[in-house]
Amino acid sequence: MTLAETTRSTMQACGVSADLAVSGGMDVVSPVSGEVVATLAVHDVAATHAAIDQARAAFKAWRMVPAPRRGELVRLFAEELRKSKEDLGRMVSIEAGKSPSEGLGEVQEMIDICDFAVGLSRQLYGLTIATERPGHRMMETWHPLGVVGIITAFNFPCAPWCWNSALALVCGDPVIWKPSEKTPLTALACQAVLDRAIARFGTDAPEGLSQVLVGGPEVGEALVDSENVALISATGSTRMGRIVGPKVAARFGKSILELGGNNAGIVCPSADMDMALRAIAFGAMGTAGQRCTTMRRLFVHDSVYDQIVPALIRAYGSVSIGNPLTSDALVGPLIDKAAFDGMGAALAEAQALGGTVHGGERHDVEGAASYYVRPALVEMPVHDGPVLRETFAPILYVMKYSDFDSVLEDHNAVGGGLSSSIFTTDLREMETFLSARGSDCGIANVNIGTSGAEIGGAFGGEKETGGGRESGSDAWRAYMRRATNTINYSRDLPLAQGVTFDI
Ligand code: UN1
Repeated sequence: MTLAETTRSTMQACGVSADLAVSGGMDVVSPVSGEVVATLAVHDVAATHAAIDQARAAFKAWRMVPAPRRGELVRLFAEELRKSKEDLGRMVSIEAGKSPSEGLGEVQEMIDICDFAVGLSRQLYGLTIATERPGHRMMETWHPLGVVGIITAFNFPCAPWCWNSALALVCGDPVIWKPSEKTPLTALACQAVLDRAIARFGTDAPEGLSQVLVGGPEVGEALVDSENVALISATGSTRMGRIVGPKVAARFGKSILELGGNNAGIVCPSADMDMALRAIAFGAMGTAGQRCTTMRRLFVHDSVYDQIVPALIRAYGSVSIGNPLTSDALVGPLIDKAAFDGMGAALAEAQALGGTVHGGERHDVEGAASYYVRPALVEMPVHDGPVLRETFAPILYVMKYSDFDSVLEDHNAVGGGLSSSIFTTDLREMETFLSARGSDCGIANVNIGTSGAEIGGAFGGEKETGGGRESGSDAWRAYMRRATNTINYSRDLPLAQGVTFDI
């Protein structure tokens, strides 16, 4: 079977009926082999506006459906996702090049957030607040917000959509999804699985409750610019966020931005070295370095440098690299040539600054049109140059440190503020890392890597990571609007702050 045939049968198994060979359409290339696996019809700006209109109409109906009933739709969706887990996982591997385990893991992340959202549908709590006025009551009510536009990146072709859509749907909001142009098939497959749940759910679900728009940047721009899209939740590069954030703010829309990271780990003298080694290996090489949470910088105390770094270099030299559809290799391909070129440029820059590069060379796995690389570990004498930026590839810059306070300074001296880890068994180091003068990231971990967060916590980061939070904890609040209600059940009209106004 060719990869295009595997793609077709997997899409059919998910329930997709769309034509996957539209002449003159948008080619979808698999990074696994560089082959075109489908050619899709695209949506234009007019189609985007039509989708927004339909979603607005859907909002009027969906907001009146009781939240626990909305949760029932998400419960059914989770059931359908469980049935399609293998197929969706394969689509993630075909389109994003993830290992089978990581492809399935991404679908599991969708199932997990759906389960979370079902419980949440009965817990959209507001506060009651003590009022200063007798015979009054004050409370908060949370109402559905409106249409939610979701823009996602290639590296996680489905889970971030689901973090947003599962919450948005229980919160009473229709969703419009603009997936990465590199991974539209997984999006269509997810929508088909959700459509099965909607069909089981019945007529309470209005037309256009969840829509996918396949297309280029103009589709994203139309969503971003539309006053009728109440919330834009965008995952992608900081460069993209710098465009999206101000545009949405200019029309007083809301946004959740989940942008780049430059995540670091610190290995302290007391660390469990074996555990640290394994955590760093997954954090830095997993998903071929193409997670926003990938570990990109590592600070190692000089007293343990020779214990852990040679072992890491050996792990880099021996990690299995291969086709994620036909092997169990831990490292799959880079997404495309641009990613490969970006990696090469960063390594050359690091070398020019005195870095010693281990690995980083191209591997011929499936011929000239695919880009497999050996992950690179770079011993750096300075915390500078490419170390200070996110290069979306498997490069780990390793630096020595001797002073804990100054390593904390270096740790925070980058634009990204997403994820961070410390490896230590020293209580003082651990608590300092987690304290106000410690890691400035949205995620700060102890004795685990930077990547692979669970859905239960709020996911996102500070500074150039954009400040948004998705997924668990109270991230749901971004998908609702808050009303403060004060009710007077007395026969008087006392004014707050003791003001008098007797007419
Ligand atoms: C991303 O790379 O955009 O924490 C998301 C993690 C995953 C999510 C990554 N749960 O690595």
